[in-house]
Amino acid sequence: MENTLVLLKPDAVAKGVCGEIIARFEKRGIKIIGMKMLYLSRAQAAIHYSEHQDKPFFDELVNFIISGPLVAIALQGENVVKLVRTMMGSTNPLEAAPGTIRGDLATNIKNNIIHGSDGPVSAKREINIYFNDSELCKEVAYESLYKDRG
Ligand code: IDP
Ligand code: MG
Repeated sequence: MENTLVLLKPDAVAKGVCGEIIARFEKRGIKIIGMKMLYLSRAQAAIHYSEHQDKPFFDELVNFIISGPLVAIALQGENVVKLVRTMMGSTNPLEAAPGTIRGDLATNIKNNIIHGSDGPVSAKREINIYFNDSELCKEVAYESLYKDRG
């Protein structure tokens, strides 16, 4: 079982498409184990995107991700990292296939609606930026709700 971290970026909140994106995960049978709306601090944003700190678009990326509230979601499922990346579509919405989240909801690489962890190691690191262990739902009763969903 894997976990992954999704951010519905400030443009998703501004456009009012958070519900649609969350519904796609739910309908796919992916389990939500944590969710919150928050403003990211500049320091948190720099930590989140530290792998990109030397890229020319880093400042623009940080300014965008702190420009408004976002929704952080921890998801759990088998191969959920890859599954969510596939559902997201390519980083550049111009190359994202129709039917993917970016292919349907975004047009611009700078405002591409959603972040998803790119591997299990970054997922663990990123989930820790947004959630304490006690904020992640792992109750047995909650598990049983998902048992029969196939
Ligand atoms: P990902 O979000 O698909 O994993 P990354 O390469 O990790 O893509 O880049 C992180 C974010 O940085 C992208 O989602 C996008 O918002 C932004 N970004 C990536 N490349 C560019 C670029 O060339 N110009 C502006 N922003 C970019
Ligand atoms: Mg990435």
